[in-house]
Amino acid sequence: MPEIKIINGFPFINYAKETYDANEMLQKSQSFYEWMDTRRTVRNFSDKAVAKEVVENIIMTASTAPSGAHKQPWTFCVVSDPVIKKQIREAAEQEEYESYNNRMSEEWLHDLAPLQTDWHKPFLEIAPYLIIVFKRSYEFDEANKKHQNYYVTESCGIACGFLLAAIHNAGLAALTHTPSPMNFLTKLLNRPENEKPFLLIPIGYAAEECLVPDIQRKKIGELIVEY
Ligand code: IYR
Repeated sequence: MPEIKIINGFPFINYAKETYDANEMLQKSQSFYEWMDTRRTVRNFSDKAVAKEVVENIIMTASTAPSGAHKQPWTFCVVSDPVIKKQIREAAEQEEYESYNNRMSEEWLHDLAPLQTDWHKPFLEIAPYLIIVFKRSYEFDEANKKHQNYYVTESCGIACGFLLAAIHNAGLAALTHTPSPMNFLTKLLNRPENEKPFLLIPIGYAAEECLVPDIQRKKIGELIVEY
């Protein structure tokens, strides 16, 4: 058990840690980058089952993300029930049909052309799990009094980043999906009023034939501005 020091009445523990020598640090940073660079967003999933414990570990990893005032303003809904997946697919496709046909600008459709996406979302039924991240803008205490959370969007964005890295680490594939608008998820999953859908992430094995666009990532010179 770590030693606890009390500062102004609040408990602290010492986080001083052994780190790597310069060479090891360079190696580790390089290999982590190279490995993260192999992650791709996937839209073709296999229906092969994934152990529930794996999904739990992935979500526990996401929940290690920093958050405003450590409020952890997120809930992860995990859907594997085929009936609910079908309902989500149907509702999402309805919104997406409307978006692709009437809501998205010509420029937006043009920008999406290299991805070859459309309103059909079969992966919402095929992937073994759908993780729906809800952001919690506030909390209710036992007396039903409202309490604010802070930097909720930033916190959930970071948690989703951790989630995607954990999925990649497990050898699984994911899609950051944002059917728009997403409020049908609040209804379908019967979420409370302090939660709003943030991101829908199908997760599973990539399909045996899984074509992804041949994209390039920004080079270091386009990324970093030094002062
Ligand atoms: N939500 C739609 C459209 C879409 C929008 C962006 I920005 C993308 O990067 C990809 C898709 C869809 O999921 O098809």
